[in-house]
Amino acid sequence: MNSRTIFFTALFLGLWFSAEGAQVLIPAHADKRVLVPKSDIGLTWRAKLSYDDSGWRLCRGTPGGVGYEVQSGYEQWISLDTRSDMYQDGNNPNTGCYIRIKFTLTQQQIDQVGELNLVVRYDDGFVAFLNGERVADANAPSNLTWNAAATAAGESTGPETFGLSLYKSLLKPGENLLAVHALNSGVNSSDFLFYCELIAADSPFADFTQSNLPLVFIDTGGRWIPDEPKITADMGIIYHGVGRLHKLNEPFNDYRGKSASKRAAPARSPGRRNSTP
Ligand SMILES: [Ca+2]
Ligand SMILES: [Ca+2]
Repeated sequence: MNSRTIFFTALFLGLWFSAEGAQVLIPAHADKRVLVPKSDIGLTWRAKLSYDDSGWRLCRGTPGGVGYEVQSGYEQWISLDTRSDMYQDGNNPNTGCYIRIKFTLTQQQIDQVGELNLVVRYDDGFVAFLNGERVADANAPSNLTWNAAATAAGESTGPETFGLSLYKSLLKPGENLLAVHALNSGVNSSDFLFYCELIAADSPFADFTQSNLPLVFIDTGGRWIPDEPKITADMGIIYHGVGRLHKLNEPFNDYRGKSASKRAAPARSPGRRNSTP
């Protein structure tokens, strides 16, 4: 087989992410509708904006988090207490908690989104869906049933950033939906937490709009790329063929998924330490 060299333009998202030039699309105190399911209610709740969640509990105000704390640690982040539905001393407790957050955007706001980041404090896992598409997860089982548990337990020691820049084309003018299936490690776990913000930052490529070379986007979710160990990042590619023009604002047509750089135990930043439930 002949080997050949391929030239491309690599654009690293997330590395420039900071609070400067950022707009908060979902603040931590945004209204949330919350349900700890007692049976399988299907998947429409996380796919459809129009799903009727008026019977779910309302989480409103600051600090804005959903969870419970039997011992100590998360009290300062919790606005809606789910202990009676999730801890072993409660009513038919479950390790899963459904959260729906509706938010409204203008076309002008969407046009200003360069990078998109979900900033989360969680215990012990979650899967997030933006307008129906799965965009981020942590400690999630491959079979995400209504009563699934997180695959690992760990104490949340700070907010962690999940890069969603490759999914920003899912944003639309008008109402949008961030749906979250939050997971605890077990009903005997002494705590549970889901607390998040969705934050957009200006594009770091202000003077760059197009190239004759293929465009390869790598989103590190706010993490620096160290020499070792390798980190998992999201990757998207725009490629129309040799010598064709590739524009920054086009959807990914060649590839979207995880980049090959992956180590055995993916790390999120800043730190998170493992502990007993
Ligand atoms: Ca605790
Ligand atoms: Ca827990």
